[in-house]
Amino acid sequence: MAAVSIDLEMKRFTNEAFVEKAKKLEGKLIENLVKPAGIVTVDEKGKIHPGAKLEDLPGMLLKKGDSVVLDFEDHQVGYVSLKLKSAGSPQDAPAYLRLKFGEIAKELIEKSEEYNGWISRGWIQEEYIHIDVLPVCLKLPRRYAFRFLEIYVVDTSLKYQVVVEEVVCRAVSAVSKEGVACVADPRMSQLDKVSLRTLQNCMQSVFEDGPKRDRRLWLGDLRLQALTNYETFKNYDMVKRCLYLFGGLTRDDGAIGACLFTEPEYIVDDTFLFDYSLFFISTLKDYYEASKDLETLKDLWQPAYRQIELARERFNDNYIIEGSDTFWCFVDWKKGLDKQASAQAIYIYTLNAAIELAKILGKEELAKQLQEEKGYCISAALKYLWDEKLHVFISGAKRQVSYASQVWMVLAGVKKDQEAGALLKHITEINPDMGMVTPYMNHHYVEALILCGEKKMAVDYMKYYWGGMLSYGADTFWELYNPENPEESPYGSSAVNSYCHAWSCTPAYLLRKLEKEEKTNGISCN
Ligand code: RAM
Repeated sequence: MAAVSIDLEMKRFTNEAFVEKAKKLEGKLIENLVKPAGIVTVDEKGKIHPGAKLEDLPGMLLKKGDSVVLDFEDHQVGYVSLKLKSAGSPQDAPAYLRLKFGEIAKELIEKSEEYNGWISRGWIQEEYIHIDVLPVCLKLPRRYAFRFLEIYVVDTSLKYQVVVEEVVCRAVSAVSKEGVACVADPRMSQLDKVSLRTLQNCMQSVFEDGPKRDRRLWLGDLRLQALTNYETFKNYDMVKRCLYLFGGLTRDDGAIGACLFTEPEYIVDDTFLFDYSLFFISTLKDYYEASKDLETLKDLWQPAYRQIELARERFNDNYIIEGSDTFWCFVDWKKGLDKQASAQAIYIYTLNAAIELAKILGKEELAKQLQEEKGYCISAALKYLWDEKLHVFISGAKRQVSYASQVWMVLAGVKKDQEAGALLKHITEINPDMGMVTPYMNHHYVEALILCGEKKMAVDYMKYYWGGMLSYGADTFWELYNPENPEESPYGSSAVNSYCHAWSCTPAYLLRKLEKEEKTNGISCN
């Protein structure tokens, strides 16, 4: 279990002007009415099989213990209403129903009573409802993320049955796929399609991490969503809105939170992660590169630079970052992962972005100072974190060897060109126990391979990793996928895992990036 941070005393600072700008940038959601495409059955392994014909649904008389699973054929995010009536004698008792929504079919066979994870069971999309009077048009108040809906009749009475006449979902998203060109390589079209659906369904009033859970704006997720969005939906205003929210809602010392809430009011959470705070700088840099919006850059430079000042406090006199036993830095959900080397590299990575931004803003002197600091941090990484014998970066007092440390050192430019490529190949061969479990970390691995020119490895890995989720029938990509243990969950139970998780949408970005490079360099990645 990750150490949970609760800080009721935390003082916050609000930049009202920034929050006002963010509020004005809120877009209107696009709505679509979607009806189920079929009826299925789900076996004990969570596999789906064709069920009765959909046109027979209004003729089914459901009594105590009966159930029907509706399949909406693709992942939906929206508001569901059910038209129900009774059949038989007059309704002499409430209809008592259980409605269960699943992003994947397996969620329907997971028993919520047995849930024993450390995050709220409230995330399980299941409702028990009493209906006193039939017929009714039941409008469920929550927004759900799902492909499957199971209607289970807990009870009616001996004298009447329930009939489901119609079920409709008012699906919502800030963007539509219309006008988004597919990737050129048809063999990659399924990877691309599922990535796009993942991002589309996470784009609501802000970039949510997952529409099932946490339905919240997280900075680490935002960074990857924004990158993919520039290549696909091109909704620059939503990125701008999220940047102003993070920049305008901070701790009183200026620290940018790992995530924030938009309801019932805009408020920054009391979770702070070393890497996520720093990624505000990278996200701002990426946004500027994509939009050339200098005004926003000027506005948000101060909160961005403040993250460097705060991060600096964690370094010792040798320019080495010091970690702690708390949930201080994210990197990946891999259990037991030591974050020191990754954090050192992420600091250098974000210094690179800060240097570029400082130059754009004409802050030459500051850019020079940051460049110098970067040199010290790189030398320190090579002196204290590089293992000459093993030819890898190590992390923490126990000199842990992980993928994450190598990947981030490459992305930061601590090892470059051929040396970097050799390092990635070396760690892939060693395949240390400290692997990668989130699509978020796996994204960075692929990004590092591309940076080193290892395009074939990058494409093969995408096929293996994201393709692995496709082989399980994914309509959207997941929060966590460990090919060696597909059931894995960071929360003690996969019942609360999110199966449409924004940080996994990046094949749509990576594939387009590869295509662009191919056009420029004429190198094939197949
Ligand atoms: C998960 C969230 C989010 C991620 C954090 C660190 O709980 O869903 O995606 O950014 O962890």
